[in-house]
Amino acid sequence: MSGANTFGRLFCVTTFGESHGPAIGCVIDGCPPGIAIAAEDFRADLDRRATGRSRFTSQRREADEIEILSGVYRGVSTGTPIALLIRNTDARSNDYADIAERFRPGHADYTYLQKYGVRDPRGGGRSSARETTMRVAAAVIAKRYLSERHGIEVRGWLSALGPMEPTNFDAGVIETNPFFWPDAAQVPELERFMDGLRKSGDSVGARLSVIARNVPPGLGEPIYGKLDSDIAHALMGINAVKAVEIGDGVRVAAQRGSEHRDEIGPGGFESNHAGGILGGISSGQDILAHATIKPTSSILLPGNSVDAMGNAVEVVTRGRHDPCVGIRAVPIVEAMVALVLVDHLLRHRAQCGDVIAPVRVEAGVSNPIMTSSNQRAT
Ligand code: EPS
Repeated sequence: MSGANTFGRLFCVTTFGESHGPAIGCVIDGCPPGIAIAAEDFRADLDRRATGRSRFTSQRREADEIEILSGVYRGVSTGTPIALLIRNTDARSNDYADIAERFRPGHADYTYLQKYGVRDPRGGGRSSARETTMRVAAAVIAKRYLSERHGIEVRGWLSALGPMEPTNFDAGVIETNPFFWPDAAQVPELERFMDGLRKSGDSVGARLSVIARNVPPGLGEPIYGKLDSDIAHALMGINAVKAVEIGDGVRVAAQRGSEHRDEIGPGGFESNHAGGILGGISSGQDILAHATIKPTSSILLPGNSVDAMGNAVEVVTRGRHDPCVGIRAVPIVEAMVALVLVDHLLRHRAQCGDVIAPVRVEAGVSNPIMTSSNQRAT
């Protein structure tokens, strides 16, 4: 059994570090050998997740320079533990002086103290979104393994920002705007919304969606290692996530069986309401998952709370915070799904690598992408 800072069984990632400590890092144990890895390979995904890359996110400016400490020789993984380190370079711990002895309503400040009896208040310590940097870093290696060895691509986008949802879906525009939004025509509206929100001192929630293409059938281990339950565990473990859905998710409550079932024709599956997973095992269709993130609790609007002595206080959180942490979470949801997939591929190979099923159905029609309760785009 692994500890609570470790993720995965065979591709095993342990992260460590706090937001305002000297460094954050991870150890990846179980990475297959022969994967090409260089420090510059981490740049793109770390930048997609980082603060300070647009006016709509926290303005903390971290260099996020990866140091590869072990497990890589002559540019390839050796099969031994890979240790990655990023030194924190822009922590401003004084920002936390006012709230070091009081609990932000809606924040983990209170529960960390209840659990451990002691907490590092600087930047939220271990509870900070800063920790997700190392998940994204570890997943750069996972994604490379998935794409090079299996042709699997994992891509995410923002599928709701506060009250707004995309009205069109164009995968080609997701990386061209700071919101990872699939409808370019709505970007000016999002900018106006976020500018107004920041001025008001408040925050807002969001939903992220993620698709994994070319996943082979057979991944997932019923009963307690189902692929969907492991994806749910992975996504729910991201800071601020309050709900996870697979495929049509909560919308299945209103569906009929005749509508929900994904019929199979000569060309393969004819729809994908299931999100590519049946009975906890991948079907070979696209895997589709969604994570809904709550509004950030570190806001400028005063809220009632207590201090460490139990006295009533008013809390205002100043400093550099995200008005919508979901904007930076697209690479994080991709990372968690990639880590689940690489782990399950290795587990599947170990137990069932020589299984030959008598028939294989094509993935079929392109995936229906949920944009709202009653609207779909492909
Ligand atoms: C965060 C507050 C900000 C963010 C931080 C998450 O940090 P600080 O208060 O130290 O300026 O910048 O996110 C990161 C540093 C990161 O890399 O994601 C918070 O309240 O969770």
